[in-house]
Amino acid sequence: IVDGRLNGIDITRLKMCIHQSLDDLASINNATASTFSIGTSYEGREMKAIKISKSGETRPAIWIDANIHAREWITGAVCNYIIDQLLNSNETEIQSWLDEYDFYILPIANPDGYEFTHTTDRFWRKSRSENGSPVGCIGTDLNRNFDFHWLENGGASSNPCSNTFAGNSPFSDSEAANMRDFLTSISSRLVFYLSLHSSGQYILFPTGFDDTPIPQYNTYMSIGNLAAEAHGIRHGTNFTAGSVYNLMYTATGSSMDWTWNALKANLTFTYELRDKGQFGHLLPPDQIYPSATEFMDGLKVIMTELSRE
Ligand code: ING
Ligand code: ZN
Repeated sequence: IVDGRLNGIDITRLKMCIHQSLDDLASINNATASTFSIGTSYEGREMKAIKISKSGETRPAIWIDANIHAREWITGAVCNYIIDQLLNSNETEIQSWLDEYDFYILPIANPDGYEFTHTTDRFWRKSRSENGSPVGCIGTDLNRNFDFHWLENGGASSNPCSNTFAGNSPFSDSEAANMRDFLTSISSRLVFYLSLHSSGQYILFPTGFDDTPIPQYNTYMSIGNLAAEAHGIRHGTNFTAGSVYNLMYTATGSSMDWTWNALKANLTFTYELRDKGQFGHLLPPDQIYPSATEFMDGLKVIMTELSRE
């Protein structure tokens, strides 16, 4: 970055690209799609989402979010590809989803952090809220700020300097509270909650709290395994399915666990997209398209299973 320009491009324009593309996709497809805001971030940015509905919002609802964590750039890109496919694919299978479901998609759930990764620190994860003392430690881990076993079991930190700081209270951060409020407003129709993270190539389901299998464990495991198989067909990419606690670490207060517990969505998954550590958050641009297309392959399997539920 030189003089506020990245490779000669004005960053103040760059940061708007993903929101601009949402508006463009919606206006080209204005019979079925429109953008809306679920509220504002700590620094006042819109949390811009797109709704895709042919029903006047009466059908079972599917929610997709990405970039709860700022540095996980591949997730917003894959999210935009999903939106593009929902609106523009000529595959009848994908088109048929719009005859059955309403989609609500938020590609940048943490706009302040996302902006910060473009201007200042490429590896920023959290929100950008002030947390009191010690002064200088900024940001809450939004995926620890939801009200499910909040700050319990060592699945998050009470230290504002930590990268997994749970916040000062459940939903202390407006980004998490806005997600809660919107998800609650569609909860009677919500059948599938999907959250995109990176990296590690995992298909995760609840919980991150402890190793007690959830009642739906076998269903999740078999859908996850079927999806993993499909994700691998195109490029041989290896995805593994399991609970957050079993495959990763103890993590409490996540958006997925809260949605699963409080809203009882039929299916809740969190993905860790590419890769398995070689590039991590600096996934090269030439992996964006393969990540997106292989993701759609597995999503088809999940959608098929969802309609069977
Ligand atoms: N991983 C997730 C994290 O928030 C996760 C793992 C998923 C935790 C779902 C809880 C629930 O730590 C990354 N890479 O952020
Ligand atoms: Zn993440």
